[in-house]
Amino acid sequence: MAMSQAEIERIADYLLQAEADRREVPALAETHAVLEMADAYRVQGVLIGRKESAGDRLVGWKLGLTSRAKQKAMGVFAPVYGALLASNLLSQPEVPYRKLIHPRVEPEIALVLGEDLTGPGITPAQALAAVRWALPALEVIDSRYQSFKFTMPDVVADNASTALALVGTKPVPVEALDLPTLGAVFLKNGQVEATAAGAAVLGDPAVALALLANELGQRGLSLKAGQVILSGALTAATPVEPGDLIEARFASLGSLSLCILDTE
Ligand code: OOG
Ligand code: MG
Repeated sequence: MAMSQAEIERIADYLLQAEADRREVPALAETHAVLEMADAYRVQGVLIGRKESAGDRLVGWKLGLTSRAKQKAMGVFAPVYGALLASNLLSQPEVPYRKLIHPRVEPEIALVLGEDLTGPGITPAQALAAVRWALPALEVIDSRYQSFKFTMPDVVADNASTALALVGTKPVPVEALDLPTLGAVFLKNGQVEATAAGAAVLGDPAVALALLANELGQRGLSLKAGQVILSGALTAATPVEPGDLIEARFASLGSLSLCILDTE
């Protein structure tokens, strides 16, 4: 049975409050209820709607748990998605650590759409044809749940742990790339944490994009030209602390680095 709107809104408030207080909270199964997936996306929708009413703006979407490395690390074995708002995008390569709860950073391939994309029925080839640019990205995730422990509906309600993201500034036309074989080296303080290629993401980031368009289509939503899509981490995320320097070096896309600062 679908959850009442009042309960959906209570859960959205619980998660927004945790974010505002910079406090990790018990997962929903312990405090509220075991959510069905449709209800988890309703919570996410309310939470994003609250932020938009407060002046924030949708700039794109993100996929999560699209690589085996991430699925194994988090114990959730299916992809999810969340909304990206203007407030999630870093304008400088610096993470204000004291705004966050227990951030982790992960390397991703970002895609910028040149055309709208509306599911259902979108194939990976159609999805790729709608993409104009690819960019390197470092996503800073920050689950609002204790110890980053969650079920699939929990993480969906929490907008897929979205906090901040740094997206590169030199877009590369996607036609010039072969996304599955695009290599990435992920470093923390100069040490290699992990290496991967685009195929880590469901075999091809275009598969992730098609999945997103089709899932949104089921909710009557479309992807729009100009939106930025984070296709999902290629490797497991690494926990960060003030003073850390995180870097991702991508074949063809260039490099990005991010300093973790002890600031708000
Ligand atoms: C969920 C978010 C996953 C990704 O790229 O896999 C994600 C989490 O791991 O907390 O953003
Ligand atoms: Mg991610």
